[in-house]
Amino acid sequence: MIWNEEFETLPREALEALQLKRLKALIEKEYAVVPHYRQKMDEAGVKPSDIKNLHDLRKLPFTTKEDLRKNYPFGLFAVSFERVVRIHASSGTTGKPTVVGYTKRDIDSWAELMARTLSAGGAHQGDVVHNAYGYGLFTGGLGAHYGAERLGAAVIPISGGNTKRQIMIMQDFGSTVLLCTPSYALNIADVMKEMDIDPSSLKLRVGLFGAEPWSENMREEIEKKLRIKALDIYGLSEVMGPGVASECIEGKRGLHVFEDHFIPEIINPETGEVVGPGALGELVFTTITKEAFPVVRYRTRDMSRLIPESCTCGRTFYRMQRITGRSDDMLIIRGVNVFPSQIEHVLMSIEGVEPHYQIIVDREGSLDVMEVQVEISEKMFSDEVKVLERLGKRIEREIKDLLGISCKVKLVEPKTIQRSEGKAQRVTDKRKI
Ligand code: DLL
Repeated sequence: MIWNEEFETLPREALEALQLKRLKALIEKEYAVVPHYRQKMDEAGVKPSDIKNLHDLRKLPFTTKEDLRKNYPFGLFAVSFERVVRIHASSGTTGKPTVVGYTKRDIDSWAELMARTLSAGGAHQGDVVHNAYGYGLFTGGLGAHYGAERLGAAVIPISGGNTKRQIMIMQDFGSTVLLCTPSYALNIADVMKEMDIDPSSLKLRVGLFGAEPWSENMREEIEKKLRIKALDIYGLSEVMGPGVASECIEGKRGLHVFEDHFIPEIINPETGEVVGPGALGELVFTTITKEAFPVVRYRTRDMSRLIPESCTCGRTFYRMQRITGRSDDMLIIRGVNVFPSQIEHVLMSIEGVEPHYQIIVDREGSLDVMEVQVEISEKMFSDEVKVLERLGKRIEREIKDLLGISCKVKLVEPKTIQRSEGKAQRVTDKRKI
């Protein structure tokens, strides 16, 4: 079902006219009220009046995570703080998170876009939406929650964790739509098997999965194990949260980008040039309706391509292919965005630890596990075992405090971690996804 026929099926020409109108208003506002944008535009020699058509977007400088970090926490907000009604955050590249804000109208648009997402997956009033995305600073839980309510479905705000209880609630409350990360969906399927529960005895019909990379193979596995349809949904905090793009149940190939709210571009991550139609590159978004935290040409670091051909569902928005990788080193471990630099940050603050480490990520069953191998100094190495054990535990605790996920720390002898002869290869990702 198409939630908002009027906008989701706008003829291309009308859609582009709307985008241009909204883009012009955005750039005028950013230039007038956010010093960072004004400065960057001045440096690039562009004025708001230079934006005469959609192609002119390319004249504008990119926004990066580094820009967000420099303006931490609220420096890029474009409204007075009294108008902000919600704050979310996600991992930054160092110790500080990336902070985003919403006005009442932003929350309203977000609910609309998540209602569209759910509706594209065939959800409707009367459905029981089992929302196992995490509630909290993460945008997944609350973002999806408001959308399910807007749709008129009954939402269970279960959040993540305690899988056995999740399954009991699915059985007892008759959950029909599952929202969680794809790896957690597989985890639920495994626990169901352990509990000897036949998934076809449940009412689950469809799952909307995102927040981490997954593949067609994983889709097949989830569909088979849980006996549901599995769809891909995409978003990021900096642009809004979930509800930036989503697959429809009719097409099931590529995610419709909600282009009346976001303008997508694909660039070559090395040169910053916009690539030709259909080519693979880094996704860049400009938010054209957001009030509190609009972004201009935000570099997502996610690799994808745009699919302009129309879809059988009737929506006119371009689709994006499922994310095929990243143009930086960000990892997503159990749904949490992790930058190796954050781990380095922790290690470097601890005495007795050398700046040589390896991060090994693997999947045990459907759970991500992370091991950090850390080289210790000669001096530390001669210490008692008890001292070393304490050091290992301390690193584990500090990583957990910063990232919110546990890992195993293995201290290794001095000079055993291979030295790099170029770019350091600090991460080994053994997960097959
Ligand atoms: O993960 C928002 C979200 C919540 C999306 C729930 C979908 C469902 P962040 O924590 O800011 O926001 O992480 C954003 O996650 O840049 C991608 O690298 C990755 N990501 C999100 N969705 C997908 C997906 C939320 N469907 C980062 N496929 C993004 C692959 C995804 N990667």
